[in-house]
Amino acid sequence: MSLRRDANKLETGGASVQNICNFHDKSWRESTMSKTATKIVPKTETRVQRPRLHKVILFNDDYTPRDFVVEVLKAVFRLNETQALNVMITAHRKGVCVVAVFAQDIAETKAARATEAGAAKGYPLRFGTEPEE
Ligand code: TYC
Repeated sequence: MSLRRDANKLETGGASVQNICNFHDKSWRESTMSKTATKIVPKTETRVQRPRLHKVILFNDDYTPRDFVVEVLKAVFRLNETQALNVMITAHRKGVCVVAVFAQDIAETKAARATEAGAAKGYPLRFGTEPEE
């Protein structure tokens, strides 16, 4: 018996129907048509999304020396002198300033390190994180 195996895929709205086992042998086919296996295959859609970036926020306080804030910004966030001064003075004047954006784990690690650098000197310097829109 010559065997030819076909999988006819019929596209439907939410699923595809596959008829498996079509054979040349007519008598065999007719005797087994009712036994043809029909498989419902649910359609799945996989969407990969880029993880959201997180902002590191610098909060102003009344005690941490300006120079120290600038040094922490340079050391932890690799800002140059001008960038660090601008971020520090913006937080000083407005209360908060976005330092930079990173993947969540990096933002959290850097914010914690920078906050710890202040705490080690007894300053209330604080950095936080929040997801970008
Ligand atoms: N306000 C502080 C002062 O006058 C300096 C400062 C700036 C502290 C920014 C924190 O995020 C800060 N000494």
